[in-house]
Amino acid sequence: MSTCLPQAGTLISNSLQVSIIVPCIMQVRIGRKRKRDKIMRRLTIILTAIVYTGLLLGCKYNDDKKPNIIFILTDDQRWDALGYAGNTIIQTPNMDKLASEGLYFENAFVTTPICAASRASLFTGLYERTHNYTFGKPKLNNQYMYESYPYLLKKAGYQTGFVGKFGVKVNEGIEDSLFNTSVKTSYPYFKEVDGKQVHMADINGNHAIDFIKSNKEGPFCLSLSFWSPHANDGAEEQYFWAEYVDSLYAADEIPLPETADSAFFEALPEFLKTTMNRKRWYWRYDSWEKRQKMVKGYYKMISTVDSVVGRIQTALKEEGLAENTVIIFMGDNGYFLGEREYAGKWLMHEQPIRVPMMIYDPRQPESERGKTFEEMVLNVDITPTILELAGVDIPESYHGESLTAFYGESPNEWRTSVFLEHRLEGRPKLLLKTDGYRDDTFKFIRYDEHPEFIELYNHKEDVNETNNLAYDSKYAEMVVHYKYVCDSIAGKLMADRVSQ
Ligand SMILES: [Ca+2]
Repeated sequence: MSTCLPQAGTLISNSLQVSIIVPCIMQVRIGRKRKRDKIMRRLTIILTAIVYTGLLLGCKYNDDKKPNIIFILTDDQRWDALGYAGNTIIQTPNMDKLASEGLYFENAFVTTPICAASRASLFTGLYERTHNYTFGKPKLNNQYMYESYPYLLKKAGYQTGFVGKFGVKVNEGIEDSLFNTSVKTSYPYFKEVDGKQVHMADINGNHAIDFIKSNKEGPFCLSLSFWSPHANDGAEEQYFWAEYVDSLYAADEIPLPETADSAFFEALPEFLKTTMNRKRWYWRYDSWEKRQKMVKGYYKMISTVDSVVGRIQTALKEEGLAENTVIIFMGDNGYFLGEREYAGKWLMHEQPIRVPMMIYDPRQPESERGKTFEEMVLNVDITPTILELAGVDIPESYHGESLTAFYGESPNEWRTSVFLEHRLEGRPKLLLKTDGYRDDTFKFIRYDEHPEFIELYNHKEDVNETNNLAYDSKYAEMVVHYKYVCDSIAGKLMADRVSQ
């Protein structure tokens, strides 16, 4: 079995390092002058063609016309809470349009499935073990923020804006160095504006449109981070949406996931029965009626955001900015909707780690848009993507790769495995410290405080991750190998951490 597996070094390289295209230098010995002249003429023609092509490309992406960038982040929207992902119930026409007219990544994952750490990874381009930020941790180290995408874009002359849920703590003065304009919002979901109760998603949308109108000379980079569809955990009703989507899903029936089965849950080890995932399952899904109401509420929150996405696109058209504004859309982590009789995120199974992700770049010719890619992409790829779009050098420290590699054709080489982690400390029974490793066929999961229990799934054949192969002797060598690979990657990520 081990001979079928790539060496750990290869896997680490695929997971973490930026691909480098090494130019191939050909040496040609030419004996006769006539032959050399002929070759020189051909080279001149080729060089002229390259320069001409460069000029043409320059017209599309030249420095005088840097693109505006809007990075839209939703909170807790899982990959299939999106019509374009094949969900026949949820209504997300504007998000679907971004996917159908842009680049859609159907295997997009977050390296850590929790708001704080995922957002820190998005800002810094680094894994959690390296940036060392999640809930309950000290503020993000300045050194990371000085290589964050808003800092570098602002330094490069972009007008940078932030609207919505910031989600990370930074040292005093840092925010001013990141953003020209920052409007942070917070709960409750409804606020009074001009005598009317307005949903926060719409308030965020209004701030975003104000920013766009105020910065239309560009180039600008707006980070729009919605709170939706995150539940308001302190409220019994959990989900809150705008009145105009109130009637949606009334006639729909939300199907029960195949793993929403008490026999399946009962077979789990004890430590996996007492986590926050189970606690919140009681809040949301412990009866058919409650689950119908809660999932519909979650969908209505996403449909509210979808409406705001449509309003932003209309504003871009009205301001004459639509043709030069790239929209990147993704979720900050996935979500259980009753699978395994769980709620929430935090674990390494597909539901918490998989998110919607698309890039709509109107500067691309239509023939190069409307594509779906199956390669595994990550939240840490967004950071270098934004820099690449803005023509800003990507720091060598970054762990991800620019998704502009998918412009034109699929890249010839792309990672074939991803490392995943959740390192929150201090609440060991509710939120587990865990690592995951997912390649194109298998997923390996381990828990720091419970080394006696590991998971190995063939996610290609077993999409629900119900058949744990870790204790099948046929996979014993594979398990040893994956443990070694996880140790190696974890060690590298710790070594990348700057001293505090
Ligand atoms: Ca979240």
